[in-house]
Amino acid sequence: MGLFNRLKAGLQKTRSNLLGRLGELFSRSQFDDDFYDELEEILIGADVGVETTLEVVEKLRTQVKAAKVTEAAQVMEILKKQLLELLGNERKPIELAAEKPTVILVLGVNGVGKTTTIGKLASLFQAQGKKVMLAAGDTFRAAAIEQLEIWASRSKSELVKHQQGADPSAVLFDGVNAAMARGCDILLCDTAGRLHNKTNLMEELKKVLRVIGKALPGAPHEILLVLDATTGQNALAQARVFNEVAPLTGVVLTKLDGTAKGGIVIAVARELKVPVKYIGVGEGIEDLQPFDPAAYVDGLLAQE
Ligand SMILES: Nc1nc2c(ncn2[C@@H]2O[C@H](COP(=O)(O)OP(=O)(O)O)[C@@H](O)[C@H]2O)c(=O)[nH]1
Ligand SMILES: [Mg+2]
Repeated sequence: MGLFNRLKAGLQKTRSNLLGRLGELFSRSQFDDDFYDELEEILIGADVGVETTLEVVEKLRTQVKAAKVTEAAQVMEILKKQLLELLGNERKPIELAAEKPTVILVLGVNGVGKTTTIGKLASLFQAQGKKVMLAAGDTFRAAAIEQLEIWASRSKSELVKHQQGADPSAVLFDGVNAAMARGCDILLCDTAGRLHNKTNLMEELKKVLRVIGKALPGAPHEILLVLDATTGQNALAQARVFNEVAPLTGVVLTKLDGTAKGGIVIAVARELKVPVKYIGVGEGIEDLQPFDPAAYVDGLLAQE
């Protein structure tokens, strides 16, 4: 399956939710207050976010009026353009550091898909001919280390691990040193997602950042926050907490295939001011895609 078809399949639930309702709405011949009110409801219902929706719809209304547009298809085109403008046209992939290894720290609460995303990223980099290492910084459960081990062998990556209960900072410190010693291009650092209290998280993360920076000044080069799209506006709240603690360089939104509310991508991009770098559209190793705003908007609103 091609990249775009995978994306479209992943957005299937959102698309049928949106399109059913949008199709009906856009079959009207009048673009009056009722039309815009309903459009607002539909977008908010798809988790685009209240503020963002109000802004999009207001701009749409102004432009439709100014351009004296009367055809539904043209209104839809303007809507697409609005959404794209909000998302920004460019893709923002991970940038490799000038000198290897590029250290990527992956954060997020339990169950959002951090370890899976690391496995998928490792496989993407591997396919580009990069030498990849994974560091098992989630030492909370033995199963978490085993899970990363499986992904390491699937993606043909190297692995650095300690025992369950070890200090995550120590694991990541060893990871950075091992990646340098073995000439790896990329080190992906897994972490535990215990968000039971903010002070705790803050302290642990500060330590992790300090220790990684000690092993390699300038590292980590990327701090990715993984968010589960099925948790809707809750994901935004998590992101705000993490963003206060660590300078996030990007967001990965997982499980878009599991929600009818894929509009959360727009809310995240808009309200966090942190670029969405990857999206997860399934559990398979190939179900992680660099986020492409144009393809996303097309995949969301494609008619068939
Ligand atoms: N459907 C779907 N499931 C996903 C996706 N990403 C992760 N998962 C699943 O989410 C669950 C938790 O993932 P895991 O990587 O262990 O989360 P972690 O606790 O953050 O490390 C697993 O069952 C994954 O297979 C995705 O994009 N789509
Ligand atoms: Mg994990």
